[in-house]
Amino acid sequence: MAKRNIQVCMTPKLFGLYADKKSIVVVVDVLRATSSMCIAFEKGVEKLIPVSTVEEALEYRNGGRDYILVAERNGKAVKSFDFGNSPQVYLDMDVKGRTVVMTTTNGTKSINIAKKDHDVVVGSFLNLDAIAKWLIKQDRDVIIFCAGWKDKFNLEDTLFAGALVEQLLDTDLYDNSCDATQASQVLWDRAKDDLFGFLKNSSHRNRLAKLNIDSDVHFCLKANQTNKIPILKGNVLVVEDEC
Ligand code: 3SL
Repeated sequence: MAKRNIQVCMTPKLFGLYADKKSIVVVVDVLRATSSMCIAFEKGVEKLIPVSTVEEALEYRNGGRDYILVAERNGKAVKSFDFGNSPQVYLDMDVKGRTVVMTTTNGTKSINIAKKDHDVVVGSFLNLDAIAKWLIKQDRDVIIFCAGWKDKFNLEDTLFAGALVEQLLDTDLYDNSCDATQASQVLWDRAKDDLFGFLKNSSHRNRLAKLNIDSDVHFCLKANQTNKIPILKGNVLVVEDEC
């Protein structure tokens, strides 16, 4: 039986080199967009609309429905929106059945790049085991698409890629010939016993520390807090449970 491919795309700028119009794309922005999405669904959000620009998000304000509007740029909440991008805002709120409209610097942009030609799901450490199990059942090639930071490589998304790759390769169903896939595994292997420590000098951990949101970093590095798999249907993320 032919093995399935796993490729890791380290930044949005490289996505065109990996896009093949047939793989499932797992978009990951560990800090913090895809972690926020996963926890929003865990807390009962029904739909999440990821848009690329602040202007697009604002159009929903006048749409006549009671959307939760979320916008982040450069780590900060955008003025006049309900929230920034902290996953922890969902913890104490009643969001059951609500629709979130979200725009973030890198995460929502990456989803919108990937959706043009691919089926898209959302991954983070918070749903790591669930997404691995779900992918194994799909019998498809996989591209793990790291959102990075403004088209540059980042460590945290690559570590998640390595963690997911490890689980997929354990099944022996996948081929490991992509160099970026192998690189993600090497980094994951070095980092997995102390992710927060490994990211000590990383750019986004430091960016968030300057904004006093270290607690979000700890939160986003916790594995397996939800079984929800956010899946893009058209322009809207909805959720599937992995049992
Ligand atoms: O870039 C993004 O999409 C965000 O996740 C960045 S932040 O963690 O909200 O600053």
